[in-house]
Amino acid sequence: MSEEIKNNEEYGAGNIQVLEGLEAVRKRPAMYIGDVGQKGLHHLVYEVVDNSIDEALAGHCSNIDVFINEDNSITVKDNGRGIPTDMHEKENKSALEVVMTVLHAGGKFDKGSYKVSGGLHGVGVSCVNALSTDLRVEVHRGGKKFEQEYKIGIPQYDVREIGTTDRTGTEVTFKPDASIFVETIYHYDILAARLRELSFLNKGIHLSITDKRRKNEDGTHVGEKFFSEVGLQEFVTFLDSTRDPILEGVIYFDGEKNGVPVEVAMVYNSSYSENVHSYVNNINTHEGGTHLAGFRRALTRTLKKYADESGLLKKVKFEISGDDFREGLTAVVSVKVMEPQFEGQTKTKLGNKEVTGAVDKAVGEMLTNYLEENPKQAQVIVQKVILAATARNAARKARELVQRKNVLSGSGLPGKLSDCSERDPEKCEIFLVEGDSAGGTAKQGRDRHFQAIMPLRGKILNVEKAMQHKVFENEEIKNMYKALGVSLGTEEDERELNLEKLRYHKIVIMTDADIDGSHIATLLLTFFFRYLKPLIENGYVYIATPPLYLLKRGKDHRYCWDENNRDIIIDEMKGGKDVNVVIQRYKGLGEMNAEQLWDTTMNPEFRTLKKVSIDSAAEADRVFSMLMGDDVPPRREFIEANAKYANIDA
Ligand code: 0RA
Repeated sequence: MSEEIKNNEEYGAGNIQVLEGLEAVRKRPAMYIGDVGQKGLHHLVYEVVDNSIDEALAGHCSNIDVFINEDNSITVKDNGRGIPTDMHEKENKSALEVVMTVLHAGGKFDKGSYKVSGGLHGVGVSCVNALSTDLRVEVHRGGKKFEQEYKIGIPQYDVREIGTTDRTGTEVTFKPDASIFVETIYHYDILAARLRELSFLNKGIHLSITDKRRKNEDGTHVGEKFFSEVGLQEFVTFLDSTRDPILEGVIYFDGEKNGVPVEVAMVYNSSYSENVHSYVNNINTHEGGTHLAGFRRALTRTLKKYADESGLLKKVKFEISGDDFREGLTAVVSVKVMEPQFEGQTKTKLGNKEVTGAVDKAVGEMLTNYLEENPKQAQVIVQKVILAATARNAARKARELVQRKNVLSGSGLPGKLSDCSERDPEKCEIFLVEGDSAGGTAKQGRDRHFQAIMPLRGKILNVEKAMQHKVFENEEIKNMYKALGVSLGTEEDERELNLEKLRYHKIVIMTDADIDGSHIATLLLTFFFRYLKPLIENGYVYIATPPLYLLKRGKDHRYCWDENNRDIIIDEMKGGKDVNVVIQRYKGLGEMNAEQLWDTTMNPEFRTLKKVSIDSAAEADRVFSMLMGDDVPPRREFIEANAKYANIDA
């Protein structure tokens, strides 16, 4: 045990248990918060905010304010009842101290309350405490102000009264421990996106974020306020703000079925993609589950019944599949479940069987009412479904054609692929390289044992705007399927990608470090996101980072990746002397020779690959549709305001 622990007053059995708990968290932080990188770091904030959200859901809190302080500590302030500060009989200390130091103590006082919130790991604020060098809690309750401070979870003094107050609430300030987290800088955008999402998912709560590290031109701190009066209705409108709606208004349900609170909102747009997002207790269930199954079942059944009865399907000669009802659909399904069971690879798939029926009932009722009350809109939906089915039928024919020739399955590699000799996918890498000439250089520069090169010619298809059969007919895309060795499932679940024969576990997008290059990378990422998402979810997709500059002084050659770095290195190379350093700006991969490309961008010893991940699927959807859609102004705004891949945490 550490010094600090020994030096701190006496210890009863309760205290020993507390210390053991805190030590367990510090020893295996990833077990409690997922990881110690950027995700885990931000997770700490969600954990604290979730407690305040619970207080709000219990009906006692209307405002939650988050501050990123100048030193990258975080403050979360709410106007709830305040964590109780009275003596906890058994533990012989303040209830506040118990909440802050005992694992999973969080909600125990408030029996019978409806605790549904909670981060993915639902570990409670004591974990945040254990992983913070400093944490301070201030409680306003019963006209009095209280405080307590901790270091790595250990109280520095007993809870003390520090004055009077005319409000109630809880305020927690914590500084993540830099000896545990490999990243300690908070990203405003990540936190803001989560708070926005929380405001949509929990209507009526005022949330705000303030970044005290940055100021606007008028001297105020950078920040945003989030408030949603109508919940998911606003969420789907926000998600679809860059798509063209084909209906007026939002189809919406909010209520309880079989004792399960269900909220659903949906709209149809003129696009071809399906964007259905599901949440359980405010957690994004990426892998879906029983609630999503209920949604789909009711959607298909209700629309099919309506279409059949309306006689609109008489002329349709082929089967309409479930997917056809979801083309151009944007929807959010949010349920609250008392004891959620999470399954699946990333534990984001709801397993509770009783939820299927609840959502099915809710959606069936919602849609039946809507279709009855809005016959014109109902027509629009059915026409859209028929169009989707017709296109899918055409796509199936196209796909069968190519499948027969084995184009979309692993056998037969594309001619342009320069494969590696290794066969173990875990060791293999494939570089998707923009242009034949850069492809040639990469082929010369690579280590052919484990690195394959696939040059991509010309423009990559914008899958956001193309119908499915066009996507499967595209040469470059067919080649990518072939090279990667992934195949599609059967027609019904064609999004079920078969990864068994995946030939590479590192798929590296390598494009020029200029605007065109980043556009091509975005197009490729859009394709991966829409058609090969599991590859991203499994962490197989990367972006190469070629250098921007070569600095030369005699035989001394140095590379750098940004302007800042360039200037520092120039100074270093000059060493205070008045000598000439030649600066070469690389405009494209083509300007490097094979050896340079290997040294800087491909050699695993020296390169930096950025792993592509999906922070928030909902936000990713919106951004892809915006970046790839027709709506130019928001796209320009976005590209100007952000570096390359805003919400793709690459
Ligand atoms: C348990 C009981 C009560 C309040 C809270 C927990 C509470 C916890 C947090 C965490 C962040 N903000 C919070 N606000 C409240 C109050 C029980 C009562 O007053 O009867």
